[in-house]
Amino acid sequence: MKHTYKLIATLIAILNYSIGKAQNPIVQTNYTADPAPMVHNGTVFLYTSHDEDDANADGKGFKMLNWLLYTSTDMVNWTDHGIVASLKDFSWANQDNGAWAVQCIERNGKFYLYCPLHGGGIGVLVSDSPYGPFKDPIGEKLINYHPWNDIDPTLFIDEDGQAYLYWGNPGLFYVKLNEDMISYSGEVQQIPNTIESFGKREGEKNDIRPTTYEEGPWLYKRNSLYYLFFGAGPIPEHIGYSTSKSITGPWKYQGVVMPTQGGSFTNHPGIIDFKGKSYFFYHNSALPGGGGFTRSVCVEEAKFNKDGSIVQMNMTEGIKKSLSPLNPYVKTEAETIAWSEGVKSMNDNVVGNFITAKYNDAFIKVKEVDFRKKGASKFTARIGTTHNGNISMEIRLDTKDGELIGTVNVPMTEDNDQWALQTIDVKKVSGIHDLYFVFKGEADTDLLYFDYWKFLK
Ligand code: FUB
Repeated sequence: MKHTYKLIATLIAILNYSIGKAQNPIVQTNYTADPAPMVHNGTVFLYTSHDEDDANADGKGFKMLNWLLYTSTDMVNWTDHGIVASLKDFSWANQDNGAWAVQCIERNGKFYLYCPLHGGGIGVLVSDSPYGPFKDPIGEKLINYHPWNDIDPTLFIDEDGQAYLYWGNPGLFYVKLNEDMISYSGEVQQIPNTIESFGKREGEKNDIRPTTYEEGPWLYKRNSLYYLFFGAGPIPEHIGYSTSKSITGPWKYQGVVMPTQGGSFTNHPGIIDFKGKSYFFYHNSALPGGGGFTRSVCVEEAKFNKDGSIVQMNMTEGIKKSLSPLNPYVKTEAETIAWSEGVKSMNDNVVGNFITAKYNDAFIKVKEVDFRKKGASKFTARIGTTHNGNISMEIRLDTKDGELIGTVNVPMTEDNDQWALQTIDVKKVSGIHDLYFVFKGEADTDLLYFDYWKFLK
């Protein structure tokens, strides 16, 4: 069965690649899972788990060492901020794997990142910025109820200011967090795992999994109705939801949000309202090499019926229209990407995050770049290569083979922490275009390194 899912997912990925329209999965430079979106100051901050490229190579399943951050203001171009926190941030963590589903929430100008260390409880990190750096303010586990099952923390601050932390697989628990967000009052409460609350489980069930509730809770409120989305069983998971008039229940099962699709045996919901629309995040295994331990985060626009029920969704090729076109006359990080192939993200102490091209014809696409106000005639990039000669970056419009408006000959800069600013003339551009940076050359290691770009009048 697993093989059939993998085959279908691979075929879908190939189809999407060949028609060049896919926006899902929204990150192609890493395997990502367990999306935890947060809206702050007109930007979507998307925290994710990170499936290592060589996960399950030893047959041991998940290999998850840190958490990643991506941001977007337009829902189609996503900027990679790299590792935002890792197991190493917890001095008490006695493990080198298990960085599972994380969530971040803001309170009084501070950002709290709740991190499950699978098998080791749930910790909390705090920062003055959503980008980090995050530090452990308590130096111990925040939740240590049943460490193996203390996973998938989700947060909600109700209108009266009371914060709640829900979590758990196969049980669903919650505590009331204190105002400091790093401690809690009262006993751990368990949500009754009834069929009325979470629906009848089909197929295999047992005493501890009598309903569809499996894991990955996500709390959300809309028009005074509370929603609890969750990864639902049996495996392979689908996503289900329940609603309540109170954040603590009783919860009433409402059905399937997203059926089992996409080739991963897990799924994990995350939902936000952003710029007048609602967006539903999840994961599947659609990237090449994808599977249950090498997953990829995706997003769909979510719609609700008048009675508050959510319109069931399928996994699709994603959001096709940008919320606001991108300004090419300000510095844009090379790791701001709508779609890429053959590209990885990296980090150094000189420029922070940047990208590297892995092979000839690797490319990145930036969607809906707005040249309407003033036509561009020059282009600048911070770039470099360790190879001598014949490495270039083509700038093309609208498709990977579209109109060539300029070619940057990439200077040899010795190492990936040495950079050059290259400025070239480009053919005059006007209107709104998807921009393609296509990397050219033959080399047995990374072709080039690319940090940022900008057009000039
Ligand atoms: O990513 C590891 C685990 O798989 C998560 O904690 C679950 O929600 C499932 O997605």
